[in-house]
Amino acid sequence: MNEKIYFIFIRYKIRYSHNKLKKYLSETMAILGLVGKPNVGKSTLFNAMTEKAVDIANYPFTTINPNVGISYITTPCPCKELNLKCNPQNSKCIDGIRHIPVEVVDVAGLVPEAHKGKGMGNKFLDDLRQADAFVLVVDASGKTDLEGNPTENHDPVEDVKFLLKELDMWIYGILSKNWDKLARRGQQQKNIVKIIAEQLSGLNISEEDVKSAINTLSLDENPQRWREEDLQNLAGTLRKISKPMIIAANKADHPDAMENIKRLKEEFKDYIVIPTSAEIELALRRAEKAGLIKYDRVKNDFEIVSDSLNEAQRNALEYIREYLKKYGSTGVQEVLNRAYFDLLDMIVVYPVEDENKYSDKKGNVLPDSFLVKKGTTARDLAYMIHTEIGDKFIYAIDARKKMRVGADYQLKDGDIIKIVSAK
Ligand SMILES: Nc1nc2c(ncn2[C@@H]2O[C@H](COP(=O)(O)OP(=O)(O)O)[C@@H](O)[C@H]2O)c(=O)[nH]1
Ligand SMILES: [Mg+2]
Repeated sequence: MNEKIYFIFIRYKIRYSHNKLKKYLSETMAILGLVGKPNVGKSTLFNAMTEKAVDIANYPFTTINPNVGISYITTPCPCKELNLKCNPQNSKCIDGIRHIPVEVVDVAGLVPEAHKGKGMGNKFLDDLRQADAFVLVVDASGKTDLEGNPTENHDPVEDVKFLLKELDMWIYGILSKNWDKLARRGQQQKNIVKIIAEQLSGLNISEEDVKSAINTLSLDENPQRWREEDLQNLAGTLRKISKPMIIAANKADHPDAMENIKRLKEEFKDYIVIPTSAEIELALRRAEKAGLIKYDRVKNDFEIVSDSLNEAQRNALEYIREYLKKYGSTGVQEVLNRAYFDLLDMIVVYPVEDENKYSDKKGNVLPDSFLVKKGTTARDLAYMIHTEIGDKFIYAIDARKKMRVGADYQLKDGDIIKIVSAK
């Protein structure tokens, strides 16, 4: 099978093979892409994010394309507050923290001029298309140059600027191809929004995104009057709208990182900048897996639970503890959580069938957690569970308050909802 078709096939399988999650996954799963130049720690971050501390048995994931993996975002599980013992089916509850699976892609390393086909140009484009949000990974230690080679005192602020520019150029390149023809057609048919969205559909940019970008820039009604500069601005605006980003200032454990992180935060005030140490997170997860430590993800600390550690391992763990004290956490979980909750504006809701026991039909308490866009209504949720339940929706019940809510009720983070539909 040709690689691309195989890839699409596998993704199809992940998304559609599991009966219960079928509808939900196909509609709501947003994919996070890790981007950056070579050697900043993308693969380490990807490994840290996707290293399984626990197996989530019901999740229909088998290793596919090696650069696509499953990670988990975390949120307090309502089981604690309600004093219940939960039996999650599509997620996992560890010490009162719900772990909800999300998809992560380790995007091919991006080098300057990649938009002209240098390096892994096409592979990059392929990955770029899939992602709904990005983690822009930079080396905060300043030890890699723009091409990813070892150096001293490189400014990671430059890396962010270059990455943003490179992404803009990608979009511009596609947008400006055959522009005269597109503009003429757009003017004749009075539907430039649709034409641009079609041209950019490979990048997963919607008509709504295009409309919003054109409005933001107050572009001339007649696209044939747009200048090159307008097209460039349009590309940049579309990137901002359709590809939200968070900055991971990685290698924060390096002694030179502190200064650079400060400057990144000052320079990119509109962005969320999170210091990360992918290497430390990976080390902690592996030590936990090997039974050497218990990793406390609430306190962001760990306890050594094995006697068989050698001197070097003990020293390494003490070094890690110092780091955790200084930075509070490795930042890896925070990147995931903020990407979904803040950048993509998502919330977690818990559909149940028995609003008194908070369970499904089989008695599983708080069985499913759905990650949905803020603004999702009770009826939308019904459709995510099953088309028929959506079609026959009558009302929903807020299980905590034992109160009826209507079809247009906008779900709130942590809501436990029973859908009542006609038989
Ligand atoms: N000190 C430190 N080194 C890291 C960190 N993350 C990655 N590295 C190192 O940086 C190098 C490149 O990492 P890799 O994940 O392959 O980078 P990629 O090319 O962006 O995928 C490797 O030697 C990693 O061990 C980190 O958080 N701290
Ligand atoms: Mg890599």
